[in-house]
Amino acid sequence: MIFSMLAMLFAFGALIVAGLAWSRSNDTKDALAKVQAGGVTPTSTAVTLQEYTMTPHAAVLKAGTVTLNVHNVGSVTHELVLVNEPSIAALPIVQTATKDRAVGDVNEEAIPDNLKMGETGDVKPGHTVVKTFHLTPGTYVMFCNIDDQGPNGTAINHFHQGMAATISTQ
Ligand SMILES: [Cu+2]
Repeated sequence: MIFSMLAMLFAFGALIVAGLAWSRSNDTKDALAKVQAGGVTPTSTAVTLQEYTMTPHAAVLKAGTVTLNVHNVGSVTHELVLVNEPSIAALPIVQTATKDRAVGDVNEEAIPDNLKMGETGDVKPGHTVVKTFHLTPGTYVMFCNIDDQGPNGTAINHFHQGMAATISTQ
C-alpha cells in the first residue's frame, strides 16, 4: 500500500516537472518568435573580430545595459573599443606618429572621456571576451586600434585596415 502511494507521488512529481519544462520551453519559443518578428530589440549581440574586420551580428540594440560577446576568430590579438560617435568618419585620426600611436590610428586621446564607453582589452586569437556597457539611445562606433609591425618595419594599424563598425541603440 505504502509502495503504491509512493509510486503515485513520484509519478505526480514527474508530471509537474515535465509540465514546468514544457512551459519554460514555450516561453523561450515565444521570446524567439518575437525577436524573429522584429518585436523585441536585443540587449546583447555577438561581435566577430578577425583580420581585419569587425562584425556585430545585430546592428540595433536596446538602450540600457548592453552585452557584447566578442569572439576573436582571427590569428592575431584584437580588441574592441566602443565610443559614442556618430560615424567611423567622425573618429579623430593620428596625423603625426608618437611613441604610442602610428599615423592612421584612431587618436583615442582626442576623444572626450564621456564619449568613451569602454573596451575589451586584448582578445587573444580563439578567445571570447564578454563585456557589458551602459548605453543611452544613439550611435556608437567600435574599432580595433592595435598596431602590428609590418615586414618593412611600418605599422599595420587594424583600424586603418578596416576594423571598425557602427551599432545603434534605441
Ligand atoms: Cu585588430
